[in-house]
Amino acid sequence: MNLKKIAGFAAAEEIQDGQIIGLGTGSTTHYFIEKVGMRMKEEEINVMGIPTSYQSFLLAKEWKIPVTTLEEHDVDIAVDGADEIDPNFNLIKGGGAAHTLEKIVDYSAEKLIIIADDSKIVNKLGKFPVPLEIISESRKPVFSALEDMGANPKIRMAQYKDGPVISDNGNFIVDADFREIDNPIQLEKDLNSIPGVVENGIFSQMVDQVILGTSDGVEVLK
Ligand code: ABF
Repeated sequence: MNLKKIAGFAAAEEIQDGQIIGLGTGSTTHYFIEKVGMRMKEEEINVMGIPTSYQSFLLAKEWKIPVTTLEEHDVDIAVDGADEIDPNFNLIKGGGAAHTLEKIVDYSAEKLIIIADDSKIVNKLGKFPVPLEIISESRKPVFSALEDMGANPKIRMAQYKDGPVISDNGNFIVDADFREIDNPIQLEKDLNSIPGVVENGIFSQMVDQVILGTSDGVEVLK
């Protein structure tokens, strides 16, 4: 059973005719975008998407979902994935290196739905390192600041270790291992106050609903 597909398809059923949708990034939102595209074709609903990455832009194009921008439209609903989800719906995101635009689009949405397989639920955030998008020149001082905060930071390397991962915005991605995060709301603010950090992957107090794919089917958490 594909739990990501279960969650993605269920979220696509929430979409209503005429809505402007924030299109998240990742393998779970892949299914969401696919199903929205199918519904447009089969049920003749009309929606527009605001992609959170080049990846989701290309997928929207493939499924003939018209795309727009935050300049042109307000976001009615955003549907996005996550790497960790805590009991208060605080998240770690950014495993796909797209968290900066994800946060901008998700934050501006009237309603934010997070979709995931149930393995993403944790009691406490932090096992998954917190991704940070940083200006490349700031690497050394950013690492010092992160180490002072108790983290073990690493520059994310490309799959074949032939260079750093470069974000859609042309920046480096740092993965900062905090092991356990006691106060994600405060940490989100503290990380963004380090000069050189463009955005960090903690998304606190933003989520309206979580749709999980489980081996028993769809589970909706509000
Ligand atoms: C994006 O994709 C990221 O913010 C998150 O890191 C990832 C979710 O992973 P998955 O591919 O499992 O959906 O939403």
